[in-house]
Amino acid sequence: MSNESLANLLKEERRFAPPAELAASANVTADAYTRALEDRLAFWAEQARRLDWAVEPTETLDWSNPPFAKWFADGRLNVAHNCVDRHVEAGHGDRVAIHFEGEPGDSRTITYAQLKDEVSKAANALTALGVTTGDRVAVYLPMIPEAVISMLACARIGAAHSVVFGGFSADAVASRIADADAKLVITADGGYRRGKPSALKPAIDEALTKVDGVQRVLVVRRTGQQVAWTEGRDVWWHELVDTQSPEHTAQAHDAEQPLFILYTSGTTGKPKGILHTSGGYLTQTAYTHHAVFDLKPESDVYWCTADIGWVTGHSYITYGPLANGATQVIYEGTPDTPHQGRFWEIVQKYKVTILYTAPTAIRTFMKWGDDIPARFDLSSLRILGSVGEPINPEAWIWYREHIGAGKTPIVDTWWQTETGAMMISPLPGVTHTKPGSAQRPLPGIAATVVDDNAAEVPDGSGGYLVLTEPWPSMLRTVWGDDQRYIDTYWSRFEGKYFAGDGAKKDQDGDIWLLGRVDDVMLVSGHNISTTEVESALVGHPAVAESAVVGATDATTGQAIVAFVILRGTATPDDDLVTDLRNHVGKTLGPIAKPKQIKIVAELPKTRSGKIMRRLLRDIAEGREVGDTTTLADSTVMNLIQAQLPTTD
Ligand code: 6R9
Repeated sequence: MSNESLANLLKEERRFAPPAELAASANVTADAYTRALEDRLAFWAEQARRLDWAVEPTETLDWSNPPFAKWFADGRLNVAHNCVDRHVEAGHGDRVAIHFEGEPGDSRTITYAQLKDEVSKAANALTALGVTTGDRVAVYLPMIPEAVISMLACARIGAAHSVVFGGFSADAVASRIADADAKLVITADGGYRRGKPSALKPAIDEALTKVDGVQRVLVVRRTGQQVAWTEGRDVWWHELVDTQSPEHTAQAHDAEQPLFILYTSGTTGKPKGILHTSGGYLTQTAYTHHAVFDLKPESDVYWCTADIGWVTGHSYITYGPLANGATQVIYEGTPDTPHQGRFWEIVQKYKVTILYTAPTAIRTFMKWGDDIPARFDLSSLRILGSVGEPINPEAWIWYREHIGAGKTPIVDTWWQTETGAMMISPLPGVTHTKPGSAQRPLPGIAATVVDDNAAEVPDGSGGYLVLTEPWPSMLRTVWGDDQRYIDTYWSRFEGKYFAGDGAKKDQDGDIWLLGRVDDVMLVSGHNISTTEVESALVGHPAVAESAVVGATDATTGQAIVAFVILRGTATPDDDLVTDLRNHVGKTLGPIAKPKQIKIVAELPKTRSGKIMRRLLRDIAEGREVGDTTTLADSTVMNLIQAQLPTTD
């Protein structure tokens, strides 16, 4: 990749200073960067002291066998005690831990004292089902409190959970259960999605015809729908868990005790089981949640809209917020059920102060119209977060204007399943934010951009994002495949972690993420980032969303093909297509003009909202569409194909 070109094209000059009041009382100030730079390990040792350790660690990092890290290795702690019991012991038992909002409108309030009882009962139930320290438990649940309770119950007894998205097929579940060698599955009859009960247990029943090793299935009753029942294997949550004692003594586990495995699909090959462990992971999720969201546990109401099956749900619903004693909202359903203002109604109802969501959701809200959020009182919001994809400047500005009343800081947080916690993000009381840039590595994190030869690029150039020092919440390996861990992440650039993302540094040294390296296009010898072309398209008033891919082209090597969703009012005709091409040309330069623009109604996305460009590339190159099992909605590809003329 030539760095001159990794499309250092987009110009974005807007800057937003932190609100004075927030800056004056911020949890973290600029000196954190200085302290962490002076002594990174001392900085992390200090952050580890946010946790309650049964045995305090004396050693911070053991990097004697890279890339296999051990953090706080001689320390011992119980993760669930840190997320629940210690807040009750500190006198906060009456504080609300979870405001649960079901899709049909039912709600539950769970205090920390109640959460402690629920987690203890679930831990006793797991023990009764024969689960012990070191086992694996698969969790296949909707977004209900039992998902969080199950994860914490596993953590409490030292069993690793493997949460699988409720939308995944029986085959996808089966391969994950088999790879993790899970002994128990926790599921539900179903959950509510788009106004209807959507069954879950049938996928588990089918998956378990394909894999051995699962002895018991614990089933939460959520929807009341009919389920098939295997006597001796299946057991109802309300019959087993609800009748357990709420007393459970949390044993301390090693800091490096496996906490969870979470599968990432990647572009090729079988899913990778990313392994996270306890002490370092909890240290960094708790610290970043405190620093990046400026959490004040006594007064804030936090809401992360992610699904628990995504790493964002693990780190910023279950572990980080609960370790910090936060009060949070958990919502079961989709943003347009029963109406397109559902999110804003929830913000208004619970007076949410910190909202963490994804660019895909923000672009959808833009498409639905400014008038929808305008109908609700959003004045409680004080910090807005974004995660999952690069957020294009138009969406960033819309988020700030229409959700944040033109004044709330936006924190664009870059991280991955593999990093476990946030790595690059503004700090809301410190950073002068730039729409579309994640900006700086957080205190204690070392990240930069390198060229093909692993040399750091100068400011103003692009290349590959790398992490140059180990960090507490880093993945420890790929479950059962140390070699794949080394090959995928540590072999491209000697001694550096290769994130797989393209990035550039601007003239101030701030980092801009440019999407997955696999998605970068090579057009007539120029590297062009899909992200920047997509951003330019979304900058046109007629465009709500876009996805751009490079398709093999006889003349230019690759040609840019753009799939575009229009805003409600735009007319899809040839003039508009010409106008869009010219708009991209004007914004980024003629080389970035899409060769083809295809107007569609939907884009293929994963459950966490990431566009699956691989599938669009199949269409652009006229191939049969590949594996769609991790799509949120598997019918989307048929819809897109039906809409497109066969020739262009
Ligand atoms: C947390 C999460 C990781 C990939 C990552 C990158 C993209 C995430 C981003 C972002 C630009 C951000 N990504 N956050 N790109 N700006 N703020 O998303 O984990 O599902 O493993 O995905 O997502 O491409 O490499 P995961």
